[in-house]
Amino acid sequence: MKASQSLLVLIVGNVAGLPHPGQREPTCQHVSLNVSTNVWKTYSLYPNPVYKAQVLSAAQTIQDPILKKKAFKVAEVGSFLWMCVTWPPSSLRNLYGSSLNSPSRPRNNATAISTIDAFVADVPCDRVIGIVLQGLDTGYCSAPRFRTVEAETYRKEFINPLATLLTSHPSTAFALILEPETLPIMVLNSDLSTCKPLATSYRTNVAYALQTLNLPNVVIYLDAGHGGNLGWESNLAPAASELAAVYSAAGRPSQLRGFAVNIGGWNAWDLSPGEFDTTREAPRNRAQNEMRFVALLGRLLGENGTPNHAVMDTSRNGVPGLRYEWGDWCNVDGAGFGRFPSAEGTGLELADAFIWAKGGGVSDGTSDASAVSYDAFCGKLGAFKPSPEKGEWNQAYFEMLLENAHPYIRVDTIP
Ligand SMILES: *[C@@H]1O[C@H](CO)[C@@H](O)[C@H](O)[C@H]1NC(C)=O
Ligand SMILES: CC(=O)N[C@H]1CO[C@H](CO)[C@@H](O)[C@@H]1O
Repeated sequence: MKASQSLLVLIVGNVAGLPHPGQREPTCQHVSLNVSTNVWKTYSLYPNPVYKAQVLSAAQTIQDPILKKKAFKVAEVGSFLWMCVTWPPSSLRNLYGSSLNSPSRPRNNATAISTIDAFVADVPCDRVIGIVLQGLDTGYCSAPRFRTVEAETYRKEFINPLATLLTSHPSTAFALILEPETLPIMVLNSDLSTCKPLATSYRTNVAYALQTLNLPNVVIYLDAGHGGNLGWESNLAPAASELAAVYSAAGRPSQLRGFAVNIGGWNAWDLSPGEFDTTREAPRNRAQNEMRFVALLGRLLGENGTPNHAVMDTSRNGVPGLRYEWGDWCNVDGAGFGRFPSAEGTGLELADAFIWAKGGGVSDGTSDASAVSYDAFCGKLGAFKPSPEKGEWNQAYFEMLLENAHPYIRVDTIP
C-alpha cells in the first residue's frame, strides 16, 4: 500500500523526516502491534471516510457560522466504521426487535470491505483504522422466532473476507471491536431457553473471529456492554467468565487487548456521583460510571489471566444524566458529542483510550409509531423526535450534538 505516491512526495517526506499533516504518506513499514502495550499512544484513530462524508455534507447546510465550523471540526475526528450484516434479512427485522446501536453505513460486509480497500492507501502511517464488527444476531433472543446465524455463513461471508482484507494491508494498523450487544443480551437472558442458541453462537463464532483475525497489524477488543447492563453484581462474574472462555477457546490470541465499553452508548466516563447512584437499586450496581465498570470488570478478567484493557466510546456522552433509566438507548434527547478520541486523560491504567464508535447524527431508530420497524424506546419521553429510520441521517440531532458538545468544540471565532 501507499506505494503509488510520486517520487517528489517521497523525497519531501524523507527530507522533512516527519509526516506533513493532511499529506499522503510514502510507504509505511509493516505493522507489528505489540499488544502488551497501549497502541493508542502510538496510533491515533483515522476518521472513517463514510462518516466524514456524512458530516461534511451536513456541515454545508448549516447557516450558523460557529456551528458550521464545529461541524467541520467533527469531520476531522477519528471514528470507527461499522461492518455488519442484518441476520435475518432486514425485511424480517420487525419480528425480532431492533438493535441497541445503529451503525453508520455501510451496513453490508461486502460494501464495507470495498470501502476500506478504497481508502486504505490514504491512511497516514501513524493512524489506525477502526472497525466495529456486528455480524452476529442483532435481535433479542427472547423475541419469537429468533434464529441465530449459521457458523458457516458467519465464517465464509463475514470473517474470512475481512481476514483477507487485513492480511492484504500489512502496513496498516487496524483496531477491531467485536460484536457489540451480544454479550449483554446473552448474559442478561441466560435463564431463557430461547437464548441458549445465541450463547452457543457467541462462543463458537467469536472464538473463530478472534483466532482468524489474530494478525500482527491488528488489535482486538471484545464488546462488554456497559455499566448499566453488565455492571450489576449478578452480571459481572458471568460476563468475565464468558470473555475468558472465548479467549481460551480461541487459543489465547496474542492480539486481544481487552474489552470495549459503552459502544453506541450514553454513559459518563468519570461522573461522580454516578448516573443512577441515588436510585434504590444502586447498591446492586457499583458501576455507575464507565470508569468504575472498566475497573471492576478489568479486575475480574485480570484475575484469570484474560487481557483486560479497555476502550470507551465517548461519541455521544457529552451530557450526562439525561435518561430516566439505563435502558433508554434510543436517540437520547439533549445529548452532545463527548471527548474526542485520545489515549490521554483516561485516568485509569486499564483504560487505553476514548474512541468514537457511533457516528453521532445517525439515527438509532424511527420515532414514527406507525413504521414497521418502530421500537417503543424511540417514542419514549426523552427520545428525540422526529427521528428517521435506524441508520438514516438526522440533521437536527447532529446539530444538537454539536451545540451540546462537552468538552466544548473550540473553533476560531474570528473570521
Ligand atoms: C512488548 O511490550 C512489552 C512491554 O513493554 C515488552 O516487555 C515486550 O518485550 C514487547 N514485545 C516485543 C515483541 O517487542
Ligand atoms: C451477507 C453478505 O453481505 N455477505 C457477503 C460478505 O462478503 C463476501 C465477500 O466480500 C460476499 O461474497 C458475501 O456475499
